[in-house]
Amino acid sequence: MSDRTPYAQQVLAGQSIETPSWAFGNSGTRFKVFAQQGVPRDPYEKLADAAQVHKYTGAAGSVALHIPWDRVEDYGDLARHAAALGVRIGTINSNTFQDDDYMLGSVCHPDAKIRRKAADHLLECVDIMDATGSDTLKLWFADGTNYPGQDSIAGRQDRLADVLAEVYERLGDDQRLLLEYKLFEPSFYTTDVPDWGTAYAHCLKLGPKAQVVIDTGHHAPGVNIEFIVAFLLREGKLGGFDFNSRFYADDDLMVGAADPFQLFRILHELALRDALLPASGIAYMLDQCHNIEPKIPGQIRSIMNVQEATAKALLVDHDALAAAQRAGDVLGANAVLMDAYNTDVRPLVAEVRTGQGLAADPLAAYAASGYAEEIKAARVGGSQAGWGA
Ligand code: AOS
Ligand code: ZN
Ligand code: ZN
Repeated sequence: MSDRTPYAQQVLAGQSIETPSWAFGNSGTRFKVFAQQGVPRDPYEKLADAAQVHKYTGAAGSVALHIPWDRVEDYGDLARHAAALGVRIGTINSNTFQDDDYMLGSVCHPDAKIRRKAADHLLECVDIMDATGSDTLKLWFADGTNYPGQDSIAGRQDRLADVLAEVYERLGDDQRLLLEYKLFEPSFYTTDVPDWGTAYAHCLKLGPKAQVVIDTGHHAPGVNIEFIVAFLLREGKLGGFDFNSRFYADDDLMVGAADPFQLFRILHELALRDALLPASGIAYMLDQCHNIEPKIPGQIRSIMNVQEATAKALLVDHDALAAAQRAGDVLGANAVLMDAYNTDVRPLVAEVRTGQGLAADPLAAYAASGYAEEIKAARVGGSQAGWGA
């Protein structure tokens, strides 16, 4: 047992990772959505499934909503439903990409009427934050162009800045917005918020209540994400993560599945700055789609993957690392990191769970609970996560 084990266990016990409501509905690619039995039929049932993830991991107490996919009559009632299930509403995610009106963009659209419609939707999302008690608005824009000359690149930035400023003004004192960037898709020539630099520049101009969110699947191959993490963290502009894995582009596979070492390197930067607990203000979220695997176990596995990578990051001996770095001991410094990464932390994390009165193996406990069979029998005609929902 490393002498950092008790500290690692203490931090892990307080860690919180938000699940996305859309992970529980059917999802797929543009080629096919494979329907699974027992998927939720409405936002209330999505919360019930999310609560299962929390029940067995103890680390997923908040759930992100996506509007309008999770539109309900009474958001206060939805928040009370969440509380009764032992979870709470986390970030509110806007959607300015699924209407026909948005073919040429939303907040960057050349037509002021469409920009107005998009801005009104974002303002409605802030109303929903008020009603649910959510403190974070997460903005991802599908805006961009497909062909050179299609629209003014700079003009679109002006339009984006105008809408962001309007939404920023509407935020309450305890609310914030997170701006997400993505290299490409659905636009293939320019994307209006393609990278962290663009998001950072807009957030800087907006003020302290605007921060950048890093979706781990939204970069070009080879981009050093932990550098972005370290930079934004240092500037106080890292608002959160959308965790997932990618082999190619925005694959939205389970976090830690494609590159657990990258996840460790990211979490190491956060551990160095004591930024792993909710008090850091960084929203740790999953943004994933379980197209071919069962959804609740997919989310549980994802939480476990984040916990294991976090445990390894927490085992890094910071004093030894700093000493090696000061001494210019390149191999020694690298060895400090690799020693932690190569530790089998599964027993350490299992102990955290049993210490919280949970089963050591959340996947086995969930499987034994019979919940999957129950929802298969009870729910017929579950809904799609997004498009068409
Ligand atoms: C889209 O690629 C982004 O990852 C967003 O976070 C999006 O809102 C989410 O994936 C749900 O569609
Ligand atoms: Zn995302
Ligand atoms: Zn994405």
